[in-house]
Amino acid sequence: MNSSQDTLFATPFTQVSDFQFDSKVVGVFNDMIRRSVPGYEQIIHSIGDLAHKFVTPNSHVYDLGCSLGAATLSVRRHIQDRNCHIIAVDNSQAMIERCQENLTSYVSQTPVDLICGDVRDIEIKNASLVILNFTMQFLAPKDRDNLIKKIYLGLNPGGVLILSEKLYFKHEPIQNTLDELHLDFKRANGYSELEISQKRSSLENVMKPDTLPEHEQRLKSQGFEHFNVWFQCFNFASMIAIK
Ligand code: GEK
Repeated sequence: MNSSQDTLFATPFTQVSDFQFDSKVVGVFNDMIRRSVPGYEQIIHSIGDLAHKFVTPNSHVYDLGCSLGAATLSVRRHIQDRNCHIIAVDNSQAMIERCQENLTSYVSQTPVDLICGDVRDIEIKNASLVILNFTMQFLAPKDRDNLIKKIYLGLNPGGVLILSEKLYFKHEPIQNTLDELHLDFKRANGYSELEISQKRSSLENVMKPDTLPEHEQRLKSQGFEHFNVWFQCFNFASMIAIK
């Protein structure tokens, strides 16, 4: 997947506006997410392995907040022979257009319905796997319970939700330490202090991370029987919940 280098926050702004997944972000997205989210590549790779284990024949897979389709492509490579349907959803038109190009460059027997829409409005049914890979954190906190409930109801018994999120920690020394490790990761990937602080201001109103106990509580109270973190690097984690 092609991507230019992310320099969106490299020059000083008089006022930093709220982050949006617009065409400027789409053009640098692959570079941005890999240099900003520790473990992203590993998570994408392992989502394919988890799909291989859990996706059942004739079922649906949902990739909610699919961006450029990285998780969808990883899943699709592992479920060729299962007569499944992937539904990939994003509410950014610019993302969907570029995602379509990415999907058509790989031949596959598994059809993908690419939908430009809000994950809150999508019907989930006959699902063996639902992926929320760093998407729910962009939803208003008040909408998160309902989304998880809808996913739970749309999953078949034994079906799986993979939920990746940035985490917030209530204990200040832990929050500060893991946050600093994340910032060091960004510095090591070439982001300047200006880029880091402007991006942070831009995300402040848009992305509200939950704590790990909040995620566990939400998933269990909406009915999921089994829950665990299967990957964590600093303050970024991916969780698995099984119906
Ligand atoms: C990946 N999963 O590469 N409805 C639909 N899409 C939404 C909504 C919403 N309400 N809110 C945000 N998005 C991807 C990475 S990025 C994570 C996900 C990040 C979309 C938004 O347009 C963006 O494409 C995506 O969720 C979040 O595996 O950039 O940190």
